[in-house]
Amino acid sequence: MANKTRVVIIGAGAVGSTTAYTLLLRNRVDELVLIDANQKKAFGDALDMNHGMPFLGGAKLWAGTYEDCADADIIIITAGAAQREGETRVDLLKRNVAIFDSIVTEVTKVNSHGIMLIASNPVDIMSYFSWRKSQWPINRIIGSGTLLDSARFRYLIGDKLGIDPRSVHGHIVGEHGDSELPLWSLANVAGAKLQLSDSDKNEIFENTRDAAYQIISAKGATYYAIALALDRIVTAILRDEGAVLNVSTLLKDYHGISDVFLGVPCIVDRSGVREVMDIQLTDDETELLHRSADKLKGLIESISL
Ligand code: 6V0
Repeated sequence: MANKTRVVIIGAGAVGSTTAYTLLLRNRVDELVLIDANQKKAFGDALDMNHGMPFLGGAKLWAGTYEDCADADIIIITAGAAQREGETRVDLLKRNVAIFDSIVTEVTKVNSHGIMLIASNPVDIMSYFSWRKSQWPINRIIGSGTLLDSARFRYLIGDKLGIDPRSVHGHIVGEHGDSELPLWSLANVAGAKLQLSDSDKNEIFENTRDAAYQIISAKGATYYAIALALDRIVTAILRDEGAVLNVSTLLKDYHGISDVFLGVPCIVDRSGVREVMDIQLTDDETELLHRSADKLKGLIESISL
């Protein structure tokens, strides 16, 4: 019998628990483990989801410890500190780096073969830190990057054109955050350029970039779509798909950019990020991508990583 597939989720908050539920509903894994500093939360989530097992596909789920990471194929990290009142972004970043310092130390004590999939924000910096700290090969550290942003982009384009978002091809690249950019030069439906005015394009991109703010102001957090995006990455890995996904990876002379994690189209398979896609950018897109990289490098320097 083939080895069982195991995914460990560290951080059973809104994103972590919704991701666990999504993986269960879609019957993606044999074993699913939840770890949280708040052990009661992980325990409660595991109990709640286990009570649905008679209606599901036969996975085993439990609230575990770092020992359970030893046999994990994928370790998804969704742990994070919430911003305190008056706290600056840089101070929040420092606290999240401290959390990741202890998590990555614990994971790498027991596992040296798995793939770390990072979702905690700022995701590009957390992925960079996890790579430096773990010293794992670059392909085995994956940030969720701009996969969610690209999904939002495709949804909004499809909504405007009256086309199913699955038939819309579009990419958001760069930072998962304010400096991200749309690659309008590559956006298409069935290879045809999009029939959109400049004001439609501006509206679509602004609603893509600012989606998280809109959702957080409406209900406090975003978790359904990111859970689906994480499920998509997990599936591409476990099924060895070679799927092209806009995940965050370490760039090496990518349009002249190096030494920073950014979301770009990557080929994802059982090895993790097998390859970064070589894509054509316009001069304007290249300049914006450089600005996004410079912003992240500035943040990395500001916390002396
Ligand atoms: P949340 O609901 O506050 O959950 C965070 C969880 O982390 C809590 O249950 C904490 O107890 C736990 N935690 C804190 N410290 C540790 C630790 N040292 N070890 C283990 N667990 C710990 O937050 P939520 O789930 O809403 O968000 C989690 C992270 O995902 C945040 O950084 C978000 O900004 C980020 N998101 C990233 C997205 C993306 O596209 N990459 C999208 C949405 C949210």
